[in-house]
Amino acid sequence: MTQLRLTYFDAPGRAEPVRVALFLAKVPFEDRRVQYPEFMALKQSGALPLGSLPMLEVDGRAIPQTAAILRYAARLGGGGLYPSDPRAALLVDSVIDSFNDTVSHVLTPTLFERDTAKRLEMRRAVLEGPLSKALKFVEGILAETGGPFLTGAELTIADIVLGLNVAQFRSGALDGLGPEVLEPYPRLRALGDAYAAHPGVADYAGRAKS
Ligand SMILES: N[C@@H](CCC(=O)N[C@@H](CS)C(=O)NCC(=O)O)C(=O)O
Repeated sequence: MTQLRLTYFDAPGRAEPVRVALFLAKVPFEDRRVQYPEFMALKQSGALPLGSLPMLEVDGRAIPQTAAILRYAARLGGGGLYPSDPRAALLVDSVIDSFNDTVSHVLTPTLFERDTAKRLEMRRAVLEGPLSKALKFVEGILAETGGPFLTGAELTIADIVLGLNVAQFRSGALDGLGPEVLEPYPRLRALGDAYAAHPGVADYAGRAKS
């Protein structure tokens, strides 16, 4: 059996969709969580191909890049989390890149800004720029497919990414980007509800808490 080890910080971040996808696919993996000094030691040792996390080791072969890891996770365990239809797969990939790449690159610096006024200003710019564009893009797709998930009735890895984003806004954990962010997007809110109600996701959330 293929041995998988996922390395990331002890936080949801970019690794959480991968953890959820592997759990839903019923694929066993080692969930290795490192603190910052251990990350720096790994980085300096050359163990991280791009010097960044997450990293997935597949039988000891280190692989970087969240979106690729996520697609790999989705193809395991029967592949139910990634569409076989190329057009549906295009939507899934485009939405994942929109959030994992475009939005996260502008959001990440705000996580390290300690000055509250500056942080709120940075987040306002994120919301008014790339985040609103990405949210409108998703809302438009949901209007076309009818939801509740991005491509219709079946949960995919894009819905995991979106569901986790919706939950984060709803939690109020990011000041300046609370539940009000979702007000103009009823279909995305419904996707967030459907994601949280999915039996496998609810099971994952229950285990993560215990
Ligand atoms: N394109 C990469 C970006 C990975 C990335 O930026 N990871 C962050 C953590 S979320 C990191 O390792 N930052 C520390 C560093 O690059 O030194 C991916 O999607 O996996």
